[in-house]
Amino acid sequence: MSTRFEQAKQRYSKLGVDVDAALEALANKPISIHCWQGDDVGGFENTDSALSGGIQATGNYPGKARNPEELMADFDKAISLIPGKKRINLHASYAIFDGDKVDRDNLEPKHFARWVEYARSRGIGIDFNPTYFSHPLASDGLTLSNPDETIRTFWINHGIACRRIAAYIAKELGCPVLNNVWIPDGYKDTPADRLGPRLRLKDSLDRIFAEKLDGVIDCVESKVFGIGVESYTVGSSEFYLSYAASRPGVYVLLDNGHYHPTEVVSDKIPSLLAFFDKVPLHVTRAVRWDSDHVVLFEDELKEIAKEIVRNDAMDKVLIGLDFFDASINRVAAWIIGTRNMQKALLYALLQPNKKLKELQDSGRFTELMMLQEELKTFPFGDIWEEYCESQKVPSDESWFDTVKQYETDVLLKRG
Ligand code: RNT
Ligand code: ZN
Repeated sequence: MSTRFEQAKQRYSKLGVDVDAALEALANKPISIHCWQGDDVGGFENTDSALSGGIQATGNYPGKARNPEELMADFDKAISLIPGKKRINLHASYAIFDGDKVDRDNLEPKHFARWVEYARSRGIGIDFNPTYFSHPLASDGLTLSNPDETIRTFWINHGIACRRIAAYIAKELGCPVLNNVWIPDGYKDTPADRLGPRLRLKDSLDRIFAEKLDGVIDCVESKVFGIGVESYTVGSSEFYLSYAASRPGVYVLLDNGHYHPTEVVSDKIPSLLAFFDKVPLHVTRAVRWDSDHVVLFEDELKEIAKEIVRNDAMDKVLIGLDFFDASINRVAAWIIGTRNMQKALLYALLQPNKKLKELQDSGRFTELMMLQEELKTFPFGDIWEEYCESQKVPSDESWFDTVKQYETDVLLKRG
């Protein structure tokens, strides 16, 4: 243990912060890392359908993963440089067919058997997402709210198939799987009917969630708008909040790119914790819109982490990441974003949260402001470095050398 760590620990201890307990809590908190940063949300279906649904991965940095083997190898490289517990977040479009390709309404557990093996051998959990975009039957941007009953049924069947896959994964790995429903449905221009699509979506969800399945944590993800669907989003925040509040066992997932620019997810987390025993997240970074930039260690991320930590919600808030930047090294993007999420959690764990609450409750707001500001320049980095070393991953920028080498040896050799 370094002297710097010991000195930093003493400073935090003076304020009543138990640094060892903080490090242990951090080491036990899994972060679900999204597979789709590795290939610009491409998936393995090898269709001509480009990424659709109002989301976009921009950039053409070389070396993106083209198949399961490459994606798994890249993910391995990333997680070897990230401390703590990891999970992998899969989309249905990452099914591995080995010859017997089926459409999304007929997906089966066997198409994810190789992912289960992958996760099992690395001791990590899996989360899951049905894929309601980048598909010919989503070309008009309408899936679970589609007025065409044939198309809507196709997507309902996809939802049902995915929940069964999630249940299979949960059983195989002995660990619950978060199954997250996000749909792109909406309209470019002022609609003539705003209720009809929502009633169809409500009915579709009821049909998808009808089956009782062990090990599956169901959630729904709202959004404000997407490119091409600027005027109306069927799955709005109010819609899904009401849906989940009236359907036991269904939760709302908060993606911090999916709200108006002055709304903050840090404030929504405690609102939901007053009513729900789980709050799943997609942590991202929105630059002017839902742009899914790599997560940085910035103020709102720290506020999100504080709401998780100081409300004793480490087990209730399920942290998943959601960004896809195709303009930089994709392995590095994973590492930067995930390490930042963990840094934010550590930062929050090192706050004298009890003391700060007491200052608020006793109306000592000058002292509260003073202490919150002083804490910003506490030797947080020394604790982070110690944590990384104890986790046997590089504690500083030297991890990038490993990624550079991997880029030369592997990524740049891809066509
Ligand atoms: C889109 C949603 C959704 C997707 C992923 C790929 O705006 O955030 O979560 O990013 O499912
Ligand atoms: Zn999301």
